[in-house]
Amino acid sequence: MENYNQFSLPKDFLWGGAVAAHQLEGAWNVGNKGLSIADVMTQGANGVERKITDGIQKGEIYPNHEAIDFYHRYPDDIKLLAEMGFKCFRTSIAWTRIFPLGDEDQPNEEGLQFYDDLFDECLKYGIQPVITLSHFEMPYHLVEAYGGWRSRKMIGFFTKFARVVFQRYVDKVKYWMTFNEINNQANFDARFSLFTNSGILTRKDEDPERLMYQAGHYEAVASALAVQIAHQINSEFQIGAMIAMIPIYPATPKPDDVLKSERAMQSRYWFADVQVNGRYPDWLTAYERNQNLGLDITLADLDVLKAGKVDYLGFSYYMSAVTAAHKDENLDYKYRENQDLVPNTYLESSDWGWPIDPEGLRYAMNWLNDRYHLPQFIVENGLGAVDHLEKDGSVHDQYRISYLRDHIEQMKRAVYYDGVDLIGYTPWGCIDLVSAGTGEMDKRYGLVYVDKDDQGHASLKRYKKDSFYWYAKVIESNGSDL
Ligand code: BGP
Repeated sequence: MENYNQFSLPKDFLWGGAVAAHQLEGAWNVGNKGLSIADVMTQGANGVERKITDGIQKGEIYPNHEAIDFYHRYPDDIKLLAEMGFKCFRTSIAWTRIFPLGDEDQPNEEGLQFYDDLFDECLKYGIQPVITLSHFEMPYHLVEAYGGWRSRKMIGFFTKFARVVFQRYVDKVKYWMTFNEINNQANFDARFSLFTNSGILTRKDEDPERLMYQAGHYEAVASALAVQIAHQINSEFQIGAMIAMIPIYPATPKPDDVLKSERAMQSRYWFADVQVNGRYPDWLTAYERNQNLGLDITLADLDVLKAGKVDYLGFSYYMSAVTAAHKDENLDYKYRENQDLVPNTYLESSDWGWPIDPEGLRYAMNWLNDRYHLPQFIVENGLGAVDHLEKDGSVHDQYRISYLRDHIEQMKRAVYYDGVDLIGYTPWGCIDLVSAGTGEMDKRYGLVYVDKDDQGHASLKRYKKDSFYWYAKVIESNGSDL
């Protein structure tokens, strides 16, 4: 106990930051890039959801088209990350730079070259790229021509893409993840989740729940095949699952609330069960049978799942949630059909209403460790907030420092006291970028401020926030100096 203050994380701990191609690169139609599902979404705000269009409607703002222009500015941006001492940089490879339509035979050399250059730039500073293959940015053509992941054909398109990039970057990347937050679509009644994860727009006569299970199955098979392909190409590759980890607590100790929270957790995390254990959990096999969902799951698929278990578990952690078996009319906040979330009156929330729960991270790490017994990688964590750029170019974001400090503190406790094997920590949006949920720029996570707002002002200049200097110190001390 006494040693805890002296405690720092393992010597080779991967401190860094995380982003996704579509949220920062911009250059949406440069270098033969194809249209992705992120490129067809408009800017939302003030509780209004982003619209899904064809990507070129007059009068609409498409925030991902330019984003923060990282595509052209990455040498300067990587230099800033290096200044903070980053050991790794999590980003994604935009599928549409490599296969602009998704179903062509040959990859696009210009896209491949871009990531060669980007990874070389990182490696120059000793920063290792950590790569997500599919981060809410699949080719839009695959949505139009095949209906996205409702189609089994997607497995072939995805694994071809995976094979090409595994081969190309065989010496530059070690840590990979297959699908970002694959389990977000457990919230299938929000049309947005099924679209961003799987490129599925449901028709009125379709059951979104069935589509979610079908898409999730095809993705699990594609992920397992990708694991096998990766290990054939380089046995040193580490391929991870990536889930959005939101512990869902029971509202009370009433047994039906407890059972409800257990089922909510099972429904959110079956994706990881399949990717880690290589088999479906029993409750889900029974559920699919009882609901008569009639899914396309073959015996050959089940063998693939068994043979393609992931090497580690990547996850995002922003918040916890609470569920109740029965609706309380006084607590109607976010009460949704398939999750039944109610507020946690013990927690403060962010400007965007996300409950802040650092201890929930320690709880989550323990829960995942007991369930999966795999190395963990916290690949997203952070606070979306409104920042103010002062006249002298400073940004005083003490609230972000507090959020990150409190979470790192709990993360260290999970490692030190609870024995969790943790590979690294990459706070989300280490440089300000476009929000995935709302399309806003003003919802900022960065340690680096980017001068661009939602009203059309954009010098795109970069500024170091107070959190930049603080995080540099954290990395320098390997987590001792918080
Ligand atoms: C996760 C996504 C990221 C990121 C983050 C913050 O769900 O993996 O892409 O955007 O959440 O969410 P938002 O941008 O909606 O604030």
